[in-house]
Amino acid sequence: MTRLVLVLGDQLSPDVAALKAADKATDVVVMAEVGDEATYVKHHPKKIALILSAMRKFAARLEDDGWDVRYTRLDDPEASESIGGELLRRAEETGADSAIITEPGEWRLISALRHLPLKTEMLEDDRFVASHAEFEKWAEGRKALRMEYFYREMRRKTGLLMDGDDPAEGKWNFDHDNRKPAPDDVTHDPIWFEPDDTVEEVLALVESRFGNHFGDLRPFGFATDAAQAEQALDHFMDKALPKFGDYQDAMLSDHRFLYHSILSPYINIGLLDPVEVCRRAEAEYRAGRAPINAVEGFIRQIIGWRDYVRGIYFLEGPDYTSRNVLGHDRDLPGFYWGKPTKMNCVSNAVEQTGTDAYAHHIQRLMVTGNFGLLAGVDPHALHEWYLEVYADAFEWVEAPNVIGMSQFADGGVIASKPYVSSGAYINRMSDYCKGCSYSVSTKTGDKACPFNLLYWHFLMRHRERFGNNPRMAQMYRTWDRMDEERREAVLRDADRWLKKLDAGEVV
Ligand code: FAD
Ligand code: DLZ
Ligand code: SF4
Repeated sequence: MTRLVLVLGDQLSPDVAALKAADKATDVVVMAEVGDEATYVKHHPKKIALILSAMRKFAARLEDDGWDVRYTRLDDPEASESIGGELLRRAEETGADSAIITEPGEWRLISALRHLPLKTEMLEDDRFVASHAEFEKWAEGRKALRMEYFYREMRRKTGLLMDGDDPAEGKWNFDHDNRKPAPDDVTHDPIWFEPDDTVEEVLALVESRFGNHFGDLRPFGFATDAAQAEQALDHFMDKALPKFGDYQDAMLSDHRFLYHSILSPYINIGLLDPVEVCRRAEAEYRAGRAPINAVEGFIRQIIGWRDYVRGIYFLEGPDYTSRNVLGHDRDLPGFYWGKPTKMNCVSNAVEQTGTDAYAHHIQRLMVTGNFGLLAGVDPHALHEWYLEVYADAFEWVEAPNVIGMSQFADGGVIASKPYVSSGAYINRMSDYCKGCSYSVSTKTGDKACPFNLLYWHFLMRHRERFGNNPRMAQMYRTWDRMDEERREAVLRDADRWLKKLDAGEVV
């Protein structure tokens, strides 16, 4: 009996679990471009174009390799609009009575596929260092699931940056060296690729179907196959890795990519293998071409943070995205969709997000995320925004970063304290404040940086929850030492500013 093998748009690797388990001689591969996946949230046009282009090229590669591939194009008149619908249609067409599936990275799709009237076998996605069982075992009985300890296990498991039983250069974590403010000049630009015929065809399709989604489709320069992604990896190793650590937290208006890798979209959809990427970085260190702080920092992001958030997503379950322990319920302000704001940092991060479907970690965490948390924006609305606007966003990685790390809406599963800061942090790490209508050094009044006002407003709103957190004691002590008049002015001006925000004024 024929069996189907489902390959999703973020599973584009020849050794993804379902393909490894399949038989080329008898099984039929199903790949489908479907409207539902592009619109369950209205994904950025660049993200849709990346995935559809990479799917088409990967399907051609599988066919060249001898697989029978049934590929549905978005404009195919026979096509249904969902992945499940396409699996059933192909089952009828081929007479197949079962399907093997690599576990999708979103509960929504796992559930839809589990409820199909078709026998399905769901295999764990093994493109991660830790399996579900290993993560659960690590998490069992721990009071707090801190990434750092998980990361050390992953270092031991992979042998990355290990000298025998010890971490290279005697320390697990060199983050302390990785907080340099923005440099004066930046010598790295990421590598982009001219659209070929396949990509051009997809761009035209995306333009006509999803032209109304937030963000610019063109210029489009993402890598769309494994060979191009390898080129992007080589480019990063050669041009950026040595300085990756130093300027990891910096933000510059004219050099928006700094020394970041821009590899997350490729790793997440299967064009690059995460551990191989780390081995390449380690080789640069061992050859003396990149320092330990850069390479350790980079590897920690991948086998540490990336693997850890995936573990948390599956451990915490489908209700994770609706958590909201701080009870935040403010509507997502219009400036997240490009409406004007006087806050130069927010305006820069959102503008870049619209043009590139990318912003780096500190922009996501300390600008758009920080603002959302300080202003008490509904974390679910923020979660949907992040899922929609970034080319690398899939719920398994996006939700823990937004709901957990950035918004503290999970009550501290991921973060031991909320990531909040006043304007001073943004000023130290960026050049945004120089071009802002607000004054970062002003603490009250109309010119005061809203991050300064809202920072205290947030701390006071949640004093009961955070007042006894030892890692926040210093912040509360500073507040308590301020004179009464100043404290009243700060809270009054913050309320006034939030009223203007809610009234839709340009703030
Ligand atoms: P680099 O700075 O070059 O880092 C190297 C690699 O490390 C990345 O390619 C990525 O694979 C990995 N990495 C780094 N930080 C994280 C992290 N916190 N979690 C998981 N992987 C990490 N990352 C996504 O891949 N998809 C998302 O949807 C996503 N949403 C985020 C939302 C918020 C609020 C925050 C704070 C972070 C989010 N991240 C997400 C993590 C991080 O911001 C991106 O992985 C990173 O910016 C991607 O750019 P890069 O490839 O240039 O990364
Ligand atoms: C994101 C996305 C988009 C836009 N389109 C498709 C598609 O047409 N077909 C497909 O198989 N996958 C697509 N994807 C990726 C899926 O949304 C992703 O596999 C799930 O969200 C699980 O991570
Ligand atoms: Fe952002 Fe405040 Fe700086 Fe303006 S002054 S850029 S609002 S941190």
